[in-house]
Amino acid sequence: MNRRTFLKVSAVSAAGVLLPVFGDSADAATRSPDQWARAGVEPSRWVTPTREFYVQDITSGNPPALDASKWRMIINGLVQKPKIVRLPDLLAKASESTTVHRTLSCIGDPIGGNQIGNAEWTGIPLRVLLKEAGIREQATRAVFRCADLYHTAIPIEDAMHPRAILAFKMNGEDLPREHGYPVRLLNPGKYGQKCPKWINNIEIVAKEYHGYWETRGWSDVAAVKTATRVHVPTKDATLPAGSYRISGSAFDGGSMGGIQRVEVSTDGGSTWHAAEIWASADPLTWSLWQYEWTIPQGAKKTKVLARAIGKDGTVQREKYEDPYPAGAGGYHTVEVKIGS
Ligand SMILES: Nc1nc2c(c(=O)[nH]1)N[C@H]1C(S)=C(S)[C@@H](COP(=O)(O)O)O[C@H]1N2
Ligand SMILES: [Mo]
Repeated sequence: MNRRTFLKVSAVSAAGVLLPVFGDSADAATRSPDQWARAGVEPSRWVTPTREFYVQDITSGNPPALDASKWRMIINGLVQKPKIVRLPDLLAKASESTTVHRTLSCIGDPIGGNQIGNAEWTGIPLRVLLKEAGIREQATRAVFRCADLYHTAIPIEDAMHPRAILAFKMNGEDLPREHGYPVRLLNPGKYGQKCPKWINNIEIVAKEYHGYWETRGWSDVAAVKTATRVHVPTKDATLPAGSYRISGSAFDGGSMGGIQRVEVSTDGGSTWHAAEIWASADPLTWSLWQYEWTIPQGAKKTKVLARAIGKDGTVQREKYEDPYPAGAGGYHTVEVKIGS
């Protein structure tokens, strides 16, 4: 990253406003995050189009088709006033409604995998409903039960987190069927496993609760690990000598602190170079980056790697970890050949 780009990025984050980091593009300052796009990189858009957004669930491609006029969500258990919530009740809370960008990723994704996406979501903070219901003092967890019989639980503090949102819109449209119509949870800092779709029931309980994936050994905490994906080049690509643009994404959801910078190595990890972050808005969203590499003459093959450094200076962990049980760890390493 050259000094100029660096200053731009830091000015943006210091001011705390959502401005695009767009190189020298003239209309940079006038675009909103959902329009951030760049040619010649992958991902090429900061907001993943809904039709390209990954889908992951236990229904084997047959997600529930819920009728919103019949849909009910019951909030019960350790509450003062159990509630039955209907979709119009949620939509009527216009003053509480919020539109946010949020990146989702799957705990089962291998390093460099593609089960990750970033979307604009509209909904209301879950805490609004939980406060109306009145959480009793003994409560420790919120259990979610869904129309496809998926179930999972989260700590009550997470359920009351101001950024835990019951979403009913995705990228400006009603939540698509496969993404949880009519209502799903967005749980900050946690993998998709803790973002239940097609919610029918939220039960407040006082004991540990292991859900569908947790009883199969997956992490109950499910905090997102910092991961940096090299989208271009892909494995075993043959690259021409000369100038080449490496690009990808980095996401540090679990600490909720966000990415400070991304570094790329083109020599198997011996030396590291700062990438340019061209789109980044919030710690709960991914950062998209690129790096211009001048491929030396005579090189035959090498390994391209990328890693992220968090806002608090923490360097992404290098140690390889399998996705099971708590999410993949380590650096995404892409072996490439160099043509003549
Ligand atoms: N009801 C329900 N919710 C669910 C799941 C599921 O199988 N059923 N899968 C979870 C998992 S493992 C992930 S990664 C995310 C994926 O969300 P998406 O399909 O909208 O990308 O949904 C989560 N919510
Ligand atoms: Mo997942």
